[in-house]
Parts: sequence; C-alpha cells; structure tokens
Amino acid sequence: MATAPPTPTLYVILGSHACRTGMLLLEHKGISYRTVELVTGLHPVGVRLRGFPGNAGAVRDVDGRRTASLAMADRLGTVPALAIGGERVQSNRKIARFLDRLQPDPPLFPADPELRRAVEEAERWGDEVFQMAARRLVLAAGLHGRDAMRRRGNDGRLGPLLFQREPVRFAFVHSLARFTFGANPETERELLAALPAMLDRIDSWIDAGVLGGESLNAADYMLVTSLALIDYRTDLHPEMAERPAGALVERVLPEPARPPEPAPSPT
Ligand SMILES: N[C@@H](CCC(=O)N[C@@H](CS)C(=O)NCC(=O)O)C(=O)O
Repeated sequence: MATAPPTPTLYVILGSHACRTGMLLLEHKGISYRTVELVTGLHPVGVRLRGFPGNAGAVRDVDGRRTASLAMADRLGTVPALAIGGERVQSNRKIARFLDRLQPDPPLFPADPELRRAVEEAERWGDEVFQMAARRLVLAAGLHGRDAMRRRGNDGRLGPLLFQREPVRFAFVHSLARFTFGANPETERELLAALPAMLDRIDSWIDAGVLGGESLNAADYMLVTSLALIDYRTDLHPEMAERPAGALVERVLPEPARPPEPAPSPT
C-alpha cells in the first residue's frame, strides 16, 4: 500500500511578511501544510534546532553594511523554512523553485523565457531590496509611538505583527530598530524619500503584466507581503490605497473584515 506523502511543515514567526510569502507559495500550489510558529527573536536558533543548515555567511544587509547581529541571525538561518520529509528548504526564492520541481502545476513562473526573466528580476529585487526597506520603514514608524502603526500592529493584512502582546511588540521593535536594522530618524528620511520610486517600479511591473496577471507568480507573492507590511504605517496607508500596487495587495491579502468602529459617544 502506498504511504501518504508527508505533510509539509512551514516554520514561521507571527505576522512576518517574509513568512507570509512562504505561505502564499504553498497555497498557490494547493499543497496542504502545517505551520509551526517559532518564538520571535529565538527563531534563528529554533530553525537550527530543527535541522536547517542556515547560511555559510551573511545574506542580508542594511545600506550595504552587515550588522553583527544580522550576520549572526543569517548564519543561524531565517524563516520561512520548509521541512518536507527529509528535505529542508530555507528562504522564499529557494522554496518557490523547490515547489515548482515538487509539483509543476500551477506554475510559480511563466513559461515564456522573456517573461520569466522579468518575473525573476522582480522577485530578486523584492527579496534583496524591497523586503528590507519595508521592514525598516515599519520598525522606524514604531519609534514614533504606537499609533504610527495602524491598529498598533495588533491586526491587519498580515495579522498581529511579531508578538500578540502590544507592549512586548513595541519593546522588541525598539531593540530591532536600534541594534539590528539601523532604523532611526535619519535612515527613515532616506527610506521615505526612496519609497515613491520603489512603488512606481512595482506599478510599472503591474502595467507591463509582469505582476498582477490572471495567474499570480513568485514575484507577486514576494512583493505583495512587503506592500502589506508598509500598509501598516498610518501615514503611508492613503497613498498605498491609490496605487495599482495597493490594489494588488487588496486582491491577495485583503484587509480583514472587522466589526464597525463604535460610534463616538455624544459629549
Ligand atoms: N529574504 C529571505 C529572508 C527572510 C527573513 O529575513 N526572515 C526574517 C523574518 S521576517 C528572519 O528570519 N530573520 C532572522 C532574524 O533577523 O533574526 C526570504 O524571503 O526568505
């Protein structure tokens, strides 16, 4: 009798944009999987203990520099991390290609070679540039006070960010911003100045049919989660809503339905 294939396990942390990309890739394939939520902050050790090899060197940088804590986390390894049978696959670009080999349909990349090249370029930029910009922009917002994040990050397109408890989330945001991701008022100004051109780039990929097609691809899933994260910023939400990029987020990661806000009590 044939044995059932093992259920894939995706290791994640709460509300992580990168992890939601991994989940979307599996869902695109219609593969059922279970998620194991690791404790945020301890997750690099958590994945290592579960048999993931990590990276030989640093894979992420902040403004071209690698902070000591980021280099250490990279060596230990990042989430999402996918375990399926004896296989261990870490990072979204590898997960996308692994899933296309495992189950070709529906594909995560277009068959046309030229379009595939464009999708891979958008995916690479989404991974190497935009994912970090989104993370740092939202960490920087957290330094302005809790209401600089819509619903204080308790709820939204990616769910609660990093921790269920708001005070723990903001304590962690402060330390991550300062010690790991170099998010501060000066770098925030630079990131905000660079953001319109980044969003224009995504809008032009949508316009060219590289993103947002009838069948979504690996680059859509890479970029849309970073757009969703940026949308947690109270000040950037209106601009996001007006752009084609905002419509793509709403299509893939709709704002959760909520009970209507209570009417203000008469004074
Ligand atoms: N760009 C990679 C890396 C993802 C990534 O940076 N994941 C974060 C969580 S959002 C992580 O595991 N960070 C480890 C750490 O910084 O401690 C991907 O998309 O898979």
